[in-house]
Amino acid sequence: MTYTLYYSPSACSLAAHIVLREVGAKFNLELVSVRDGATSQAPYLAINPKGRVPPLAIEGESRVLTELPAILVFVARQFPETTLLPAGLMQEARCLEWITWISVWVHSVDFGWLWRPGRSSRDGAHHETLTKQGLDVITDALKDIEAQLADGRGWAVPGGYRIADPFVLVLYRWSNRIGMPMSSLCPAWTELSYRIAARSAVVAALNCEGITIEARQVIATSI
Ligand SMILES: N[C@@H](CCC(=O)N[C@@H](CS)C(=O)NCC(=O)O)C(=O)O
Repeated sequence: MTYTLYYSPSACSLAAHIVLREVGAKFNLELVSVRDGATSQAPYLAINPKGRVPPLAIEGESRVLTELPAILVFVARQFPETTLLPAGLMQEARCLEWITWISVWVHSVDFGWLWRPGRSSRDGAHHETLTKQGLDVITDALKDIEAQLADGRGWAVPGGYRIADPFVLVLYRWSNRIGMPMSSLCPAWTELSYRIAARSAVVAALNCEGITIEARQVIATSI
């Protein structure tokens, strides 16, 4: 089966990109730059009316698959031998716990308030408050993540590298990008991120997107 992943460099689509490489899937990449506004243009909306990345086009399916958690689970299940989605019920639930929380709360709400306050309020007078609130809740989330990872578990879900890890890496990059002092604030997470970044699939995906995990250039306004 062949897939096409629509991605924007450094966006959450990076997690899907990494997982496609990890499992050894046959896939094509289509660049749709969020920064250039390509996701809101008519040609792209005809492919994904949600106007977001990543959608995954799947051979034989008339409609693209959207929502990163669904894509990660779908790809992992297509390649069960990779155990990127763990087999045990509790471990699987822990893996889904990470990806749903990051997607629904940290990405959509926290970074949404920071980077896209206009989504939460059309009144520009509210945007400064939303941006500040976004930074506050992101800081809380980072502390929460660090507290979990500091128990010596080695990976996001104790027991092995799973689909949660690339998503945790995306969040690590974004946190660097908004100027969070990640190595001092989140040492265990920093260690995990460098371990993930050393994997050949991750090296290839980062090189392909032309990015690093340090994301040294601090841009507080958008990905
Ligand atoms: N719930 C969606 C969120 C996807 C999303 O917000 N992607 C961002 C990039 S990280 C995007 O496409 N933003 C484009 C925009 O806001 O115009 C998912 O999990 O796939």
